[in-house]
Amino acid sequence: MTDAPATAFRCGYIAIVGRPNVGKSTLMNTLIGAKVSITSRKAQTTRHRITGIQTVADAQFIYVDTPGFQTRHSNALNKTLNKTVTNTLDSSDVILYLVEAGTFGPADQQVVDLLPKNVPVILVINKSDRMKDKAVLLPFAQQVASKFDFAAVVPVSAKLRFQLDGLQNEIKRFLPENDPIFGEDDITDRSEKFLASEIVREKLFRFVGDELPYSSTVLIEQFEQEGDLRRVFAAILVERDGHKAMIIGNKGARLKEISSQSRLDMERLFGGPVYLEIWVKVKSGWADNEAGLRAYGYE
Ligand SMILES: Nc1nc2c(ncn2[C@@H]2O[C@H](COP(=O)(O)OP(=O)(O)OP(=O)(O)O)[C@@H](O)[C@H]2O)c(=O)[nH]1
Ligand SMILES: [Mg+2]
Repeated sequence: MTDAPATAFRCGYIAIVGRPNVGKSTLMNTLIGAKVSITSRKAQTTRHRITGIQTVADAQFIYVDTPGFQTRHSNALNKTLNKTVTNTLDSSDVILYLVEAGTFGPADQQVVDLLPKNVPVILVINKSDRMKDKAVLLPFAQQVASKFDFAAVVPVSAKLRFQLDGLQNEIKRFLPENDPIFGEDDITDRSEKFLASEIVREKLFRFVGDELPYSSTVLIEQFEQEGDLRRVFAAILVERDGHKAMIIGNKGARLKEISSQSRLDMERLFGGPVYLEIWVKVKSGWADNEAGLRAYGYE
């Protein structure tokens, strides 16, 4: 009697792409069960390629969250963001192309136009919880499915964790047979310093008015660890004095809220106490200068 052949381990890179705000980062976080990528109600939250890793008995999923593909303004920052998307597409084993249930517009079509023909692309219809009338989901799925030769179509809800196992099974079918690339407990390839800057940036999206988060960035000037304690010194860079006043708020109240919420998130993610100081600095033109962008961590 011969033993049944053991199923080979599978491991590969899974790009998550789509127009801004379709739920790419939320989906990655729920798939891996940790919040490594920041999210918000506002479009254009993600600005970097961020890896989220999940290892199970027979596979390692290396998800790559990307910025929403920008079609509106073309400053140096947005060009950099779009290059991040196209570079990621070129180096993936599987692609998740996300749309929002019930919505397919020109910005979604532009991302379809970028999809390579030689990599399996799964159409993921997210926010399906928002579609009250389930009868419209099928015609919508058929409409989007007609735009490209998708390898599979999966409606999900990242928020309610609906159909995520089904999605993961589909992805696994397309992963190459490979040994794991990361350790089984790794959840990202990003440093704590990077994750700290992203957490502060998320709070800007949460607590500061509509336009300001787009014209600001966060720089970690010092990150030290002493035993369990992390000391983090962060600078929020803004374009104008008026922006600085808005972030600081009345008697410093808003900056205090941003700081304490950021500290709590860091303590949760790093699993230890954090001492955090945040300064707001005016640095005009930071988003439209390529050399400057590299200095601030934009690839
Ligand atoms: N109802 C519902 N809302 C969702 C779902 N997934 C994400 N959202 C919400 O959609 C908004 C955008 O989510 P993100 O994950 O930040 O979207 P994104 O595609 O990463 O956005 P960018 O990084 O800006 O391109 C947030 O308010 C999420 O809570 C879902 O399945 N259902
Ligand atoms: Mg995002």
